[in-house]
Amino acid sequence: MSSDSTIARSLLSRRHWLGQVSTTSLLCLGQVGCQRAVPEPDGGWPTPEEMRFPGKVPLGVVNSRPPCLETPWRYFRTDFTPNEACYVPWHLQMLPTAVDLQSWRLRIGGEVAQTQEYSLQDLRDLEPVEIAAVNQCSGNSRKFAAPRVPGAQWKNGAMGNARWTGVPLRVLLEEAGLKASAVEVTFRGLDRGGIQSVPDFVRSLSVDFVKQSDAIVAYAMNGEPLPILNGFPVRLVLPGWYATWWIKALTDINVVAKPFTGYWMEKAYRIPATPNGVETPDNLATDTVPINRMNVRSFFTFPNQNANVAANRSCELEGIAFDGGSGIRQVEISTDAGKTWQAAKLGTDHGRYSFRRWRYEWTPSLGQHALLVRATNNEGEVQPLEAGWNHAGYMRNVVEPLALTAS
Ligand SMILES: Nc1nc2c(c(=O)[nH]1)N[C@H]1C(S)=C(S)[C@@H](COP(=O)(O)O)O[C@H]1N2
Ligand SMILES: [Mo]
Repeated sequence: MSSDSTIARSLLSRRHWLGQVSTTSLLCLGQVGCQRAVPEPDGGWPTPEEMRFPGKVPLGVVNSRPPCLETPWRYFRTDFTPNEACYVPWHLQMLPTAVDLQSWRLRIGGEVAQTQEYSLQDLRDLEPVEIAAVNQCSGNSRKFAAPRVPGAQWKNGAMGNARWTGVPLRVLLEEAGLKASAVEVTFRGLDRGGIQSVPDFVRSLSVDFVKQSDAIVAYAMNGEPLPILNGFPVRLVLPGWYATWWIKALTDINVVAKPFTGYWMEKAYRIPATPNGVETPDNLATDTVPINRMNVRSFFTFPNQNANVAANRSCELEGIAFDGGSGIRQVEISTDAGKTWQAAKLGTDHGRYSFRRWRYEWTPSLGQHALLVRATNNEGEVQPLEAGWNHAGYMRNVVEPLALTAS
């Protein structure tokens, strides 16, 4: 199978890709709930230019070549992030803009008894599983790292929650039959660097891990085909783990007899082997491991940062929390800079890998308020009050503040 025919050159020829450019304006929606003026919600940071890409609502442009597009904050008020608003990063310049399903196949080869090739229909004919899981970039919130670090300068919008439907990876590997020599499984998509020296985006997992993981090869996202920018026709979904593992436009699963040592495993996406992946700029860790499970996080999603709310009237705060798959035990709010904490009410449980919504009734007094939200997962892991740092801005999970004025 030749996948190269499906890759358009010069992907971001603007005429081909960019339908509509919208300049973000300050929307005044009047009073919504307890919140009065509603500037474009963006965590209190300047709103980036938003652009419309194929299959997408206008998204915040973090990089344009290749596209790194951020979900605007207003889309986090629902349990599941709409597909057309889900953030998008790509590493390589040449990414699929169309896939011919007649010739497209998912190939499983290497250290297997029988190489397998699946069409999309073949995959759909297998017993499906569905799982709600957060898709979060390792570098979500990197822009807030201090000192600043290189990499796409994401604010908090490099995350989303979806129901993923597909086939357990385990089942596909069983069909192929792992040889005794099998040590790792590598994953590669249709995207290419365009020049020889740029290594393909290949990631690997150990056979032992894959055998007991909830990984799926997903062909549907929130009940619909994946948007092309989110990995049509199929992608790997590794619930609870950072999305760098969630290879998009997956075509090659190759089982290997030796640990894989490609650039994207050996050089990139490694974290210090310290608690929460923390190191200091003047003492960088020498002992590193591949980034893996997500740590626990929570956010305010309403009211917006710096909103003006009605004093002495009940105001319902809203937000989300998630972790790497143990599930959220509790979410707490502090209105006194962390001296005391009160439990928020947790919303519908869509499973331990999903966003968990929370609400909190609060009656503000007249004046300025600085609120905090922190989550604890079922393993007792709690968000830190001070931000940790590492060289690549991975795994930020500091307690998030919300500034409000009540008048
Ligand atoms: N083939 C391919 N898959 C990929 C990537 C890529 O560059 N190429 N980027 C990864 C990274 S770093 C992230 S954060 C997720 C993002 O998935 P999304 O675009 O659906 O949000 O895709 C992952 N899968
Ligand atoms: Mo990422």
